[in-house]
Amino acid sequence: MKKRILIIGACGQIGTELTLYLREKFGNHKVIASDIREGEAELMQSGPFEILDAMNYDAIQEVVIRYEITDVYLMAAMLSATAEKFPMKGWNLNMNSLFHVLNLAKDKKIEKIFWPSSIAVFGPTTPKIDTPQRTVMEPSTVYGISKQTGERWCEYYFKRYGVDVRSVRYPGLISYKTLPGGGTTDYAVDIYHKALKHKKYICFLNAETTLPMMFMDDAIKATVNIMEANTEKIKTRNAYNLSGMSFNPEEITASIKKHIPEFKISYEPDFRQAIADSWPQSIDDSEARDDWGWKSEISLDEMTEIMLTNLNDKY
Ligand code: AKB
Repeated sequence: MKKRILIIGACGQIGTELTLYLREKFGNHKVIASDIREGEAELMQSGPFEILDAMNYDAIQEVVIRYEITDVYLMAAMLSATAEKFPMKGWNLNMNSLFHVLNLAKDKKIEKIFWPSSIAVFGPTTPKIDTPQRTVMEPSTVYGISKQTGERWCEYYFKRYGVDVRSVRYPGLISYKTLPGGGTTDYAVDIYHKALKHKKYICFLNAETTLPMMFMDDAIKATVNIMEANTEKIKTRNAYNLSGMSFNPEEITASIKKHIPEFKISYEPDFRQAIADSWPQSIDDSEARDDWGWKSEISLDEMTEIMLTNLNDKY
């Protein structure tokens, strides 16, 4: 098989698990991990790794040519909370890295791109419950504006240049292998660590803040499935809605208490509350289901069990 994959941003929360999954599926030497810093030992030791800055077109091109890359997964991004602190840095990273890979595909140096979008493309004027695939989109965060703009460019490059780019709108992602960084949904990972370590957690969102979330295994499955689907099945070239589960801090606390009854949560909402309030509570992903057979599998209680079991050794 000719396929050779480059993951840019391989050491982040999604990149780490995606790299390991793809190495298992296609063979270690077929999947080149890259990031601006080194990552977890398992990732570094299981296959090729390159230090690579997602903002540097020439460096990306050099790696693409040297390894004869066919597919690129662009996982480097600045997430919502950090991008509010560094708006221009967030915009530059999120947009320039996307243009670099889109242009490599336009120039036929790579064949296929995965680029993640987010529920952050939606804003305060979007219908909040069962948010449809196509609806009002007026994002109010730098991150959301960069993702919405990125979606428009993906569709443009597909229509104008035939670039095979595929994308999904990730909800908040929860995993035990690598910590997230700089997102508004990060509390839903941190809460498990703190529940095991301190039996209490101070949440930066209020008790009723319901957000769409997903366990990492489901997210990886969606990512690889959309990339491996036959081209004619991918009818949306901006990004597909994706749904896993929806919960608020009170509900995840109740799920944790089934295992750790003494666990306590308190609330000190900060600037991330306004970001969360601008996002949907639940997502309608029927187009992804119909077009390429997407289906989430892991519920809140199943996820809690997996998280606590796997993090238990750490604390
Ligand atoms: C964030 O919170 O910024 C991300 C996202 C929803 O895209 N997890």
